[in-house]
Amino acid sequence: MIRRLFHAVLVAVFVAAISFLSACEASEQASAEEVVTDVEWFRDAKFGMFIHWGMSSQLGGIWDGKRYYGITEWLMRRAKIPSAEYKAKSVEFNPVEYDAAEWVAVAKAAGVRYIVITAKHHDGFAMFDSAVSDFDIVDATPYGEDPLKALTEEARKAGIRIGFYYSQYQDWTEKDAAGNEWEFDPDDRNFDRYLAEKAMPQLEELLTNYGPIDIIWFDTPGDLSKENAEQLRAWVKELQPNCLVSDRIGHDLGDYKGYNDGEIPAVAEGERPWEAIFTHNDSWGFSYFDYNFKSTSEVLELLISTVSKGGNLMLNIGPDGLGRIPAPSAATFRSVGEWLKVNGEAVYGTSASPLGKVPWGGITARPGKLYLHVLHPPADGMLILPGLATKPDAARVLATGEKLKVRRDGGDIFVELPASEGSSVPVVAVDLAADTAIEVDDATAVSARYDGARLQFEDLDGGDAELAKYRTMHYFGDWKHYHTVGGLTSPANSATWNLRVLEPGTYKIVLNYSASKEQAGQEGVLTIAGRDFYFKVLETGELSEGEAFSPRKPLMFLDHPVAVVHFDQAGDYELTVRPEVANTSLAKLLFVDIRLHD
Ligand code: H79
Repeated sequence: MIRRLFHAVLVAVFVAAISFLSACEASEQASAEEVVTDVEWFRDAKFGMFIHWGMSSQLGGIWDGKRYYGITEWLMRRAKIPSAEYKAKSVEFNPVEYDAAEWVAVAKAAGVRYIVITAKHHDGFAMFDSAVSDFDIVDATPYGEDPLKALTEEARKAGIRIGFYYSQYQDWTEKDAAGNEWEFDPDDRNFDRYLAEKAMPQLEELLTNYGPIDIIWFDTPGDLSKENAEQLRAWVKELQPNCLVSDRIGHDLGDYKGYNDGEIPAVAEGERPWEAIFTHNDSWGFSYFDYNFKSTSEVLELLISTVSKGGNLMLNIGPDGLGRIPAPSAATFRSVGEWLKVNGEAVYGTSASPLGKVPWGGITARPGKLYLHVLHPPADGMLILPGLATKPDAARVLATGEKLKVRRDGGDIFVELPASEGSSVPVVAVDLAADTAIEVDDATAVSARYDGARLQFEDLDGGDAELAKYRTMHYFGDWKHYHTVGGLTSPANSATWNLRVLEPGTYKIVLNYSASKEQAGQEGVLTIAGRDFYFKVLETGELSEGEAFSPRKPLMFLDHPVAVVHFDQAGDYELTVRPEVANTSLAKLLFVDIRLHD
């Protein structure tokens, strides 16, 4: 059981003192040798727009009439296209419809605080006027203009920070860079020459010709040496001391923490600012045949789960070869922006939720305040605030200002959202009393008023389960991440969750897991309210032998109902899952659902 005390007023003073100190430090340090980059804008930004755009956008995943499913910006490598042949295609890239002001208008309407665009992706094609190489949009296409010039100007005018993605390690058209083994022998590679003659000079162009740049977004560090990574970082800082570098510079040299493509961490580590990156559909670059765009509520769910854990979400769009943002992306970004226009106070500049898991959505915080993001409004509007011991001073709907009732029921605090609250994903601002103590006992609320209770790794309250992460891809590079409860190898290793059952009722308990042939057939036991429910693990399939992933082979997760349980009375219960006998880990357990059985 984790216990944490949180005093709203003290925290407010403390945070103010820290930011004052860091402001002093920053100005003192500016003249010192070691440059300290200001990351606070980034910590507060919360929502960014990633743009993958290049000559591969014109190809859109098709080569020689064949569709390559998955991430289209990897087409050259997937189809093993010789550099000369690939380069020759640049004459077909003529994005005459590109309008930087329109793109920035979408970004502005979406409420993003920063934009990162591919200046050079792995194919080596520069989306800017480069004197270092002719393989750039100005010299190698009929378009002949530098789109980054207009974009940086428009973004700055709109008050949006701007960053450049730069593929520092892979460059498939350079024999001295990494990634193109179908043409170049890695043994002949002179990586230092590529760094000195292309990457560093191009970074110099990007950090000299476009005014202040806020981020250089490095990617796929591969086996880039620590020395090379340090060299790149020092170079960026020498050119622009305030420019942040992404985590994927490698060797933990980034200015903020990053996670994998399409991954929100189960639990964010440490105090560093961090960023989750997702793409709006499954490809980063434009695809003619990828229509798996996320809906507005799916994006809001991603945004809220990220910010409620303290991070930023950078969501990607892939404009096409003519320079048009796909219509579903423009529409979704705009409607996310409509929501942010009303509810931005609950997002920008906030920090992670200090409370335990809530069954109705997510929480963000700032000193003296909590924001309740109601993704799944309960039928009777009652929002439980688990672990809050003191009754808050006031609560109001952010969009309308309507004051809400706050009440205590037993040991729990509830905010009453009117059932009539019509807006999608309403947000409630809660003012905390000065002496508010938050005691996070992490019990998950179970009540007929909520869709159900979902228990995941991050909600564990006891036992000795381990985080077991898996990743797969459907086609190619379109990663799916699963954070499962693992390490259940013996009856002594259990996963334990605390439940707060709010009223008597009957519930069905469903395990959702994936299990290999090796895991299947093992016997497990789920214990709740003093009763043991036995089950046998069913086989759903596995990752390929000796591989972490393989294309066209998703990890399948099964809903396996294992118990129906009646709670005679409200109160605290413990739910455990463990294997009957010692063996390999019981299953890749994604979640346990407690669903109303009416
Ligand atoms: O820019 C976007 C992607 O192109 C880039 N990162 C985001 C932001 C990226 N995605 N995946 N990767 C980089 C690494 C992908 C590696 C893989 Fe493969 C591609 C794994 C399987 C296919 C390379 C080829 C490694 C194994 C086989």
